[in-house]
Amino acid sequence: MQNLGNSNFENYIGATEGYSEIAYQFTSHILTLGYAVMLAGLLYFILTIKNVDKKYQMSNILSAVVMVSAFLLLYAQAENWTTSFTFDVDKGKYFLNPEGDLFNNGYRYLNWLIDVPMLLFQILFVVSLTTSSFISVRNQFWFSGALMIITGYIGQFYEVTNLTLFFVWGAISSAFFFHILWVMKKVIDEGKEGISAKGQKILSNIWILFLVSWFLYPGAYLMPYLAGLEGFFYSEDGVMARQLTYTIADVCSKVIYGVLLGNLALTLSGNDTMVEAKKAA
Ligand code: RET
Repeated sequence: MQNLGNSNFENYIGATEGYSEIAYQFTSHILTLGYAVMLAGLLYFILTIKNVDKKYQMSNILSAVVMVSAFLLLYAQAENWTTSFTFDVDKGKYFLNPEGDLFNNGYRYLNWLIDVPMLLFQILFVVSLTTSSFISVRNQFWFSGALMIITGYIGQFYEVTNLTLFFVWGAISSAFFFHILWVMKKVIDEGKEGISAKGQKILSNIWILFLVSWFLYPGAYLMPYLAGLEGFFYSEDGVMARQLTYTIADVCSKVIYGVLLGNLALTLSGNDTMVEAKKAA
């Protein structure tokens, strides 16, 4: 048995069963789609910045910052996949490349370290808090956001070699995650006070999108074990499912979230009354 150290399970699959053409290509394509969407999103957030009142433009700027960081790190993640595995003509499958790096999902975690605080901060530029203090909420978001990612980053190194550490670090990370959810719910509830029904509806949608998309990340962390310790997902299917889950989560939590916040800003700016008037005419 080769010694793959504390590497991710993707390497263990690549060293033993190997990857079929479909599993290898699908993973490669989904990783590529991930960074392509971020570049498209960047263009969208730049082009729509003038639509909203000046005081909401910071939301577009933060979305653009998130897009640049995600584009670069997801590009590195996709390159990491293609250099880690190589095709074996005799066996007709892809195996760990002896000359390449091992594959590690860590690029994503470093991307989140930048993007999670930005995404949490971003909503504070669009909604108005009624009872909570801006500085206190911002600090809680940054503190718990960074610690959630750092503890999860440590945990993911143990996903094959030490499951106790993997689950303990995952549980510590989850405590920070629940704190974030609690603060975010408060921000959204306060934000709904005194705004139009349309604005309230967008905020309700943002909360649902937030909840669903942010829960996908711990799901992808646990992916190899979702069907039991030696279950169905400890296989190339789990590798595909993990990258697919991360990509869907990234598109929802960064791009669609930014678009919804932009729509909310537009509603609050009153610019869309012009659109409404046109529709009525
Ligand atoms: C980890 C470790 C296992 C436990 C939990 C996690 C949560 C991760 C989350 C990440 C969100 C990332 C976002 C990125 C956008 O750019 C770290 C996987 C709870 C919620 C929104």
